[in-house]
Amino acid sequence: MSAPLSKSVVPSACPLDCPDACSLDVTVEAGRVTALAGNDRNPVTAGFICSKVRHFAEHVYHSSRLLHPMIRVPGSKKGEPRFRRASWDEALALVAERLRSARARSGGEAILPFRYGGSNGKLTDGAVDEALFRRLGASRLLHTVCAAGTTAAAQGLYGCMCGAAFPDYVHAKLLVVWGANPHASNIHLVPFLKEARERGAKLVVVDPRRTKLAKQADLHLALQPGADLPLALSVIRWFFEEGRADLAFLRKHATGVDELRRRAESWTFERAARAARVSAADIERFAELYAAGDPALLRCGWGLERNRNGGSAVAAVLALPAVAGKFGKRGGGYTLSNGRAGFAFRPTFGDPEPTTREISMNRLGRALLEQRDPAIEVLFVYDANPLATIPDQELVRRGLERADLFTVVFEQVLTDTARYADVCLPATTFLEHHELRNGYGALALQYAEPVIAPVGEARANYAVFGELVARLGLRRPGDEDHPERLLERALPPRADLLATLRSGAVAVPEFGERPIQFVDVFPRTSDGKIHLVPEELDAESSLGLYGFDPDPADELHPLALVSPATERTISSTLGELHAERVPLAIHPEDAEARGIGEGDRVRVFNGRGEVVTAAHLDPDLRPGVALLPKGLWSHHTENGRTANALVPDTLAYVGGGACFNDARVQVERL
Ligand SMILES: Nc1nc2c(c(=O)[nH]1)N[C@H]1C(S)=C(S)[C@@H](COP(=O)(O)OP(=O)(O)OC[C@H]3O[C@@H](n4cnc5c(=O)[nH]c(N)nc54)[C@H](O)[C@@H]3O)O[C@H]1N2
Ligand SMILES: Nc1nc2c(c(=O)[nH]1)N[C@H]1C(S)=C(S)[C@@H](COP(=O)(O)OP(=O)(O)OC[C@H]3O[C@@H](n4cnc5c(=O)[nH]c(N)nc54)[C@H](O)[C@@H]3O)O[C@H]1N2
Ligand SMILES: [Mo]
Repeated sequence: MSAPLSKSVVPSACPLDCPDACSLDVTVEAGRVTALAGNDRNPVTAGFICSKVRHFAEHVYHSSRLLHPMIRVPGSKKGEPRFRRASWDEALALVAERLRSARARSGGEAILPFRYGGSNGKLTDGAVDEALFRRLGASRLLHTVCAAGTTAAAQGLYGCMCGAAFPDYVHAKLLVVWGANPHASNIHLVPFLKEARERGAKLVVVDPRRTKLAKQADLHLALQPGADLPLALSVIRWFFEEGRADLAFLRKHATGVDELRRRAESWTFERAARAARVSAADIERFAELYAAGDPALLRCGWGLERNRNGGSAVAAVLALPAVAGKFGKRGGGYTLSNGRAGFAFRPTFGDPEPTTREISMNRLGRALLEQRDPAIEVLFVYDANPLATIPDQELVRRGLERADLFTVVFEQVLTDTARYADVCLPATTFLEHHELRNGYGALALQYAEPVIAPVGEARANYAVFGELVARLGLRRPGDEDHPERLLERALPPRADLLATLRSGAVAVPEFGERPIQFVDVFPRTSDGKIHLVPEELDAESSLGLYGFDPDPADELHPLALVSPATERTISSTLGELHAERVPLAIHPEDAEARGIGEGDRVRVFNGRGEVVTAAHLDPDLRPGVALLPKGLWSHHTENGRTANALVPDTLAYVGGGACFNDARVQVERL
């Protein structure tokens, strides 16, 4: 830790939910963070960082920061932030008592821990907290709000084989960016894409919007959201039919080849074009470009998973490099998430695998309102902001309003969710606690110590959960909540790792920082092969893997509402920094048909809810698609509702992911 009253530059690592895992230099003056900058210890960072994290100190010292524990004022309505200050001792005693009594009365399953932890590393999420909730016998949350379909597909087909490293994108001659928006969500990929283009690579973008990258593309397939599956299957069909499939590679490295071929057979370019609302000629052009690209590298994002067909769509997209024979070369293959490929471990405490009931986080509202035997009596929210980020916002809100629900929100700032808490506990940011961060794009593992003392009375997750374990009498021999010991416990048995991380350097996986698929890394399935039609995924879907469910629009709700990431926030994090209202983006043709002009007040609605805000005419959307960004807070719209008020809590057929982009809506001028 830095000495107070001096100025120093201290190393850190960004744990926020982004593939890049930047290495940071943090300037601390008189005990306060005054600047954050990029460092190149992680080579992918290349010394520059996003503007969000450059301004992260505003989050650390914001007026909405929770500075001490708080307990709801008796009789106040949930949703109103009416709290009184409490000591940690009083707040934790109350929380422990409510956990204990719910468990004694109704069993541990009456307790629901709710977290996602996308912006947390391995010391603050799924560590000591996991030990606490396992020992309480709490209900288990399925962490499926993000990456459910992508992980199911990547695991099923390839056992989460490591993907191509970002620096290797410069070697590709054909780049395919599918359902990803690197200018917002993965900015360190952008310079590599640019360099590849300068070296002559062609670029194909598959996205319903004309993103910054799509504007530079040689081919932009502006498809209807949720229609990636037919598009990919029609290209797979073409490779087989035209004799362009790499049968020698498939024979050696894949199973399910004939079955995949059979399932793709009926998807002609014309049929796929009708489903995806693009031209058949453009799909054929994509197939030709992909066949010719040597090497060809595919960046698969998360945009295509967020609908009913998501898991199958990702599987079909990931099957493409196998069918087309694009592996085995630097600059070839694919990248999705490397989160499970390099360093898939966490600190554990020897607790047995729990068998308690599972609850999908995507259906939180329903769980709070409808779950019985036992009903949920204690909700413990941390590392997440569900009222802003979970489908069917009105159900979530009604659940949080339940007078007989005891809600703990352990947070850095007073989020929309925290307003519904019975007890608020103040959490440290990554600048105030120890963290171990594994990039899910960049192959970089980094350890960082606090650069400042906790702000106010904030405490780290490991400390608070450790204290609750103790207060509930659940401590066991060998337990540990000191961050240094947690670090040691987390690491796999590799001699060099601890020393590397302690020295502040970036650790890379054993196969190196730029593995070539099918040279340095291989599928991690049971038999080491690619499973093109894995049984477990096939059995999961009532349509079977690669079965397509058509667009859910109806006459009353003809527009598809998408809610992708923005450049200004990370999920809902930093939402408190932006006070201004956020408009609904709508295509000029759709606006004109409804008599809507730029800046008009509009109502976006369906049977689930409505959002009132201004309209912004955006010609970069495809007609029929409207957009409200993800992660908005209630203060960003006029009626305090955001995209999730319009999102159904249905689950994708494969992987059980959230169907954010299945929201179908109507828009009218007010
Ligand atoms: N600045 C910033 N960075 C982030 C995040 C953030 O919120 N802000 N979030 C982080 C997180 S949690 C994640 S999961 C990643 C996500 O990273 P990305 O996958 O890049 O993020 P998204 O913006 O969700 O989606 C990417 C694109 O998919 C398009 N899209 C929407 N529906 C479809 C579809 O059906 N098919 C296809 N092909 N495209 C579609 C959207 O228009 C969008 O341009 O980014 C991480 N990085
Ligand atoms: N409509 C729509 N909604 C979406 C999406 C979409 O595409 N459309 N995308 C989804 C995606 S990709 C994701 S990943 C989810 C994310 O959903 P969430 O995980 O709910 O959202 P975050 O904004 O990441 O919330 C993290 C919260 O944890 C707090 N926090 C951070 N670090 C700590 C810590 O160490 N301790 C404690 N106690 N708290 C901490 C932060 O202050 C922040 O409020 O949102 C999903 N929501
Ligand atoms: Mo995410």
